[in-house]
Amino acid sequence: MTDVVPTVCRLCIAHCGVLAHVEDDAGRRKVTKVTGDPDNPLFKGYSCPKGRALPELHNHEGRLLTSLKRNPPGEFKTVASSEAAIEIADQLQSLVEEHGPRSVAVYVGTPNVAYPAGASVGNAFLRALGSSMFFTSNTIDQPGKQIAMAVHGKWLGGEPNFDDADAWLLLGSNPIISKSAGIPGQNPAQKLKEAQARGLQLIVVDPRVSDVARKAAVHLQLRPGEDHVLLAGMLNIIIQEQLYDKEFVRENVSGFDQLAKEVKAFTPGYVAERTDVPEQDIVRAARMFASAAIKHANSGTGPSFSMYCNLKEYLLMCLNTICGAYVREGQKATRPNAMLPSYVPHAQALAPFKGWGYGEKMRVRGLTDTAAGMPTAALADEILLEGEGQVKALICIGGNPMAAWPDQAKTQAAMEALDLLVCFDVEMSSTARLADYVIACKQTLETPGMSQSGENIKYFGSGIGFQDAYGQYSDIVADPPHGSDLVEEWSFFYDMAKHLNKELFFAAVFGFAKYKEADMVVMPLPLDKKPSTADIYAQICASSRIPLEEVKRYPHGKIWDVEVRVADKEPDCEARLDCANDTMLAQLAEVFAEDFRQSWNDSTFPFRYIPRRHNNFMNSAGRSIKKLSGGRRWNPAWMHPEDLAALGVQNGDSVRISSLHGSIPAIVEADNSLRRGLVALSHAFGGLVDEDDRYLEQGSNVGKLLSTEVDYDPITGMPRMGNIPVAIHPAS
Ligand SMILES: Nc1nc2c(c(=O)[nH]1)N[C@H]1C(S)=C(S)[C@@H](COP(=O)(O)OP(=O)(O)OC[C@H]3O[C@@H](n4cnc5c(=O)[nH]c(N)nc54)[C@H](O)[C@@H]3O)O[C@H]1N2
Ligand SMILES: Nc1nc2c(c(=O)[nH]1)N[C@H]1C(S)=C(S)[C@@H](COP(=O)(O)OP(=O)(O)OC[C@H]3O[C@@H](n4cnc5c(=O)[nH]c(N)nc54)[C@H](O)[C@@H]3O)O[C@H]1N2
Ligand code: SF4
Ligand SMILES: [Mo]
Repeated sequence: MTDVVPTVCRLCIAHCGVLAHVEDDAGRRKVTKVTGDPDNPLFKGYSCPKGRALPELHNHEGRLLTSLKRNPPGEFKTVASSEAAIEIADQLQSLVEEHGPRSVAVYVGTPNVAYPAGASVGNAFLRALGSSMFFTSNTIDQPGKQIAMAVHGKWLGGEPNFDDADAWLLLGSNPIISKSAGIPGQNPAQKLKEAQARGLQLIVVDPRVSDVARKAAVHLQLRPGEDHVLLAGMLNIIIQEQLYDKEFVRENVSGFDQLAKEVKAFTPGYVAERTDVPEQDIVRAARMFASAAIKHANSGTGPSFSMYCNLKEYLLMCLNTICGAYVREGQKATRPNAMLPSYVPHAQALAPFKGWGYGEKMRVRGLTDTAAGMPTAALADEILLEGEGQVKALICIGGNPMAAWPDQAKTQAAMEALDLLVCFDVEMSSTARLADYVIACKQTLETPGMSQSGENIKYFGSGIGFQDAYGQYSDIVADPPHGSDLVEEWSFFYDMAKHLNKELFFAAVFGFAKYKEADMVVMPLPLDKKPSTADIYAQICASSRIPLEEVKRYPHGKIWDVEVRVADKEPDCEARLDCANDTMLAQLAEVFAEDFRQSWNDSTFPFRYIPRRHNNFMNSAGRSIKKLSGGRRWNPAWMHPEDLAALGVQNGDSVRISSLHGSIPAIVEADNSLRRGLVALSHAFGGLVDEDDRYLEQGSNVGKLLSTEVDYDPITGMPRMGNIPVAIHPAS
């Protein structure tokens, strides 16, 4: 008999409500099929190929069923997870005693959005050891969003609802595929279609005719990496033509005159030449955006990776701010929270705050802790650099440094130099292959789930999260495979803490405290009585607008009729949004001084590598599933057909792509959506450093083309990860 159970797909931040088809397999509830849930009021039957592959992800033969321990001389043996917890805890304790707490670091990767307790309890455990070396993938993603917010301030009334907007600007994101940047990820293609039928004008800035660019009213197909130049130009046009929101600027902004002065040099002619976008298109986009009544502009990973990530986000915020692209007093607030605390937004600025230079200092490149978290691109150096404070142990919670970190050779050297590498994973990832312990984890449908992370993402940027008060909770839907010994990450950390008799104080790392929506709650986890996952979720939701028990009454999810109006500015509020931050404007001046003509005429490295996401994989997850890869296990190098012809290669041929830093083999695929001179590849492929010859089975690791030490952001340490000059030659 098949049970059809509503649940939450947690593979990406969209958190679609889906139906799991569950069959009895000798006493085990086994998920055999996942489909969209037509009874879910928000998703209305929508799902994507990744979500529909959840049964394969849960049941495939390459899945780790038990934890593994590497024994000398290097082979892995099964270890009981309970034993592993004790052994690892003891080793961590000895490292702390011998080398100090800083010798232990944690790295949290993307799958953790699925497990609201994993990273937070991991963080509590690390703090209990006395270490603040807590890293996440955020600082190799879009850290500029938080840095820019820190130096600009934030409009507490929030941004408009996409469904009401007249104009929307997407800077280097492709939400139809990524579901995670720019347009709320709940069936974004449908959302966009409905919005355009209503008259929304979509402006897309992307060097590629991406899925959203194809639908845009104006597509600015610029040279990669020049987004800040384009934004400065648009600001200049809007200011010169007096199209900005004068009243909003007068009431809420500081530094406007200085911004106007600094962007003046970015004339339409200059910007057109530098970005290679027709002047009239730039002017048209600027006018279209500024003159729309309800509008917003936001961004994705493309611009973030091609240098000046903070400046780009900052200018984007300035664009929203001078155009008053926000919700005002008396209007209905977007993202009012359901499983997050209730709050009253005010029509006022949150003053700028300190964005970097605090907390734990890195020992390399002058980097520090930041508003976006610790600089992950410098963690490999912290492991390799000897001396006081050297990191000796790394715990990866659902992250894959070997696939995702820039400079793969350095990353591998670092992983191999560690005294202790522990990976929590569901399969033998390339990083897990180098680990001392691989802890086999449960997957989403084997743990309780809730849509709260899909709301929480709103604190990381605009244009994401549920626009309405939506909530869904799911109990455990499937049992782990027979004979397996699988853990939940939080529970493993709890067991280690208990063994070491360290009390855990658990702070759900929500933005709501930072952005003044509610007070931060820190909860102790009692060592004498182990809570269940459901208990912890109940604690996390203790102050949510819609009580968890109420959410549970609607297994298909529910949109609550919550209407929050933006309240007036508080009488004592003097905060203003700053459009003239010194650091940012100094960077803008530096950009203007660059010899851009020179940089586009590089005969040694005539092409540029740019990033792009694959519809069927979630970073490195899903590559091992035939249903998703279609049997093709490599990441193609997409290039314009005329570039292929000029190189004398054809679809399916092998080439070698080389940067100043490294080189990879790849298989080319014609794609006329790209500008000429570009090569796009998805990241998170490839195996270990010396496994290039296996590119047909594993794909190629673009991290090899990247250096962490040449071009990098001085604040977050994020290196240039896109717009990389490369040479491409047919494989010999
Ligand atoms: N060159 C280049 N580099 C990039 C990027 C790029 O576009 N180009 N993108 C950057 C970005 S935006 C990000 S976010 C990072 C991603 O960086 P990471 O998050 O470190 O990379 P992932 O590949 O997502 O790693 C996820 C790991 O978790 C495992 N996993 C999957 N499901 C589960 C689960 O349920 N539980 C557990 N415990 N583990 C699980 C997977 O097998 C995999 O090993 O990469 C960054 N690096
Ligand atoms: N299917 C799927 N969904 C995912 C992921 C996945 O791997 N697969 N990964 C998840 C993660 S971790 C993240 S962070 C998000 C990312 O979400 P997005 O940021 O939307 O990621 P992409 O789809 O790669 O879109 C980036 C776009 O930037 C463009 N681009 C490249 N360089 C530049 C540039 O210099 N300037 C401009 N303006 N554009 C540029 C690319 O052509 C591409 O269209 O997606 C998430 N969702
Ligand atoms: S869009 Fe994301 S949450 Fe929705 S089904 Fe696909 S992977 Fe799952
Ligand atoms: Mo990401």
